[in-house]
Amino acid sequence: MMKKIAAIHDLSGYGRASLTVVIPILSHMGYQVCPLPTAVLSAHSEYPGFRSQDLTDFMGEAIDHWKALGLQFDAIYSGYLASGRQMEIVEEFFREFKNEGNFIVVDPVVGDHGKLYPGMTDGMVAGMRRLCACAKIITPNLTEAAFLLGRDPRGPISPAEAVRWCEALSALGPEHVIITSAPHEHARNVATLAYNRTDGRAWRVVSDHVPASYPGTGDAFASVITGCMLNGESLPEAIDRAVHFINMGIKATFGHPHQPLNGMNQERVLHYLNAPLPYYSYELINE
Ligand code: PXL
Repeated sequence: MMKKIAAIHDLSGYGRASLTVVIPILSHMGYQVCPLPTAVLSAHSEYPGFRSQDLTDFMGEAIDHWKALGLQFDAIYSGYLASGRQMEIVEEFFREFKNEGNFIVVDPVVGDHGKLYPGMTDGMVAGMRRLCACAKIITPNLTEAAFLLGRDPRGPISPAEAVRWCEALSALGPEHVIITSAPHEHARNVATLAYNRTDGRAWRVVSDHVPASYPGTGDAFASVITGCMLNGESLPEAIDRAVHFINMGIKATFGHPHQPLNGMNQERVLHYLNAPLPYYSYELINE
């Protein structure tokens, strides 16, 4: 039986974010993606002047239909949500569709680079915090981790403190907390951290810092994590594979003329998702 993933994200017409990233990645990994769109945008919200059509009312209708069809999913994966009301709807969706055999991934998309995305509010951060409490796995970037914890999103933090943030976030409920774009002792590196509350182990994958930032890489990262976990991989293997994929995607983009808002050239690297990792680079960083 093909595994099915309910994917609760927006559809941005331009700029490679959300569903235009989630669907190709998870399809390539061999899963059936069932999108529940939260909004349709002309382009993701980092493009000035973007237009957005909120789909809150339609979400309720689509969920009623899915209930009537008796659908069940192997994973439920949420990302960008366009309003506080949508967060309540998604919380209700989790209650309705969570079962013994599936798990929830929440990518708490609220901001990056020390700031909330346009249109995000403190109330929506609180809504995202409640969704994180329902999830098995959450994948905030460092900015999102700070907002979820009520810490300063702009202040510099040490590598050790970032690990403590993972632990603090796991106290909200999730078994696995992954923080992306965390600091490393060397400024030319960045760390991806993962904390497993069930055994208390923390893991790290280190990669080169690339002096460019592509929207949608967080969506790509969380999608690969979702696929790997559904495939029964361990938490450190999953972060290793996701970091490797993002690094390949960034390198397939960075050398071309710079159009950072248009995201990374994932089309050039999707095939790596089905290749064995050339090597494992994860490290245990506590115990
Ligand atoms: O990549 C996250 C994301 C998803 N959806 C929309 C966004 C962003 C980030 O900017 O604007 C609409």
